Amino acid sequence: MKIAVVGATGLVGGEMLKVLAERNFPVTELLPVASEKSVGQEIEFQGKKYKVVSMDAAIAARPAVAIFSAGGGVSKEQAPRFAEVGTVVIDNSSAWRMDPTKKLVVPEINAKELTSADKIIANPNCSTIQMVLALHQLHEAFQIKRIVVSTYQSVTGTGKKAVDQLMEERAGQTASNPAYPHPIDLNVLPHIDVFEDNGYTKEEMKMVRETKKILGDDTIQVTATAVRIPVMGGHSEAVNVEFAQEFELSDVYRILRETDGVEVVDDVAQNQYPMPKDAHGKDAVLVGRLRRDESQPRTLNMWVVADNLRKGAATNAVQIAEAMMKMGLLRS
Ligand code: 2RA
Repeated sequence: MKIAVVGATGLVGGEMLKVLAERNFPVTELLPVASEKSVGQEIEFQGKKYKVVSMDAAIAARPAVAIFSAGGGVSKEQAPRFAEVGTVVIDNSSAWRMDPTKKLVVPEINAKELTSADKIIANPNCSTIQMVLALHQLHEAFQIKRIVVSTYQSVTGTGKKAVDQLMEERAGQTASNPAYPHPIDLNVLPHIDVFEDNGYTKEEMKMVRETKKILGDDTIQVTATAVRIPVMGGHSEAVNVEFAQEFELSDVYRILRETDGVEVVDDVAQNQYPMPKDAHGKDAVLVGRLRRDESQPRTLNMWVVADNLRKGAATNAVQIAEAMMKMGLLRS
């Protein structure tokens, strides 16, 4: 299968290539696409070297799939051009996520809704993916009324520039090209993406809007505080969930253990709970610190951690491609 990776030289693009190779996605020809200045640069994939090609060259090659991770502007402009030549686009930016004509997919939850009419499919935001994956089966069992979530997000979610800022500051230098308006090392920023008119950040509102769309339920109330911390391995989330129905904690454990893609790490007697350093490089969403909220009935507290570049981005995108391949929705 011919596959284009748009944004191949970025942090997520690199992870996409790694995940495609690890999962043995049947790639017959790889078309790495990046900005004009990178055209001609070489990329290694499964032991072979591939030259970075221009957007136009990739579209002319009519790949079966194009996985995009090059920002919203590029996606808005270029994804329809790929779709026009029959290529299925899986887009990691926020450009199409809330478009009512586009599906927002976490394969374990809603890949079954994909059809041959879907040519541009949106990959959700990293912090949303890990939360909904941990919650969707609990929603089915007990009906979520309200979610209060606070995130602790890795600098890798911002990209290479932010990783460089953290590393330079950690080495005692002033960042040469900072990604954030403040130092990130030895600091915490309650600020991810831009502020909207309601005082929330775009990242926080993504969690509100995308959760309802993926779970297909507008009645779920969500409020979020998204925070950047000086960490690399993954995003962590403190999630407080109020259900409409009463639950037993033992059923919550059972349901989570049976949820595809979720791993329960919860043995406080042994100091075992999810941490970004353990999620790093893994596809599983780690869930732990499960306990009743004693201040309110039918309410659960949980701690959810995942590698934001993998299940939060690359792995989820590749899983969408795999699901579509299985459903016969990709041309070979
Ligand atoms: C972040 N959610 O971590 C973003 C990346 N998509 O900044």
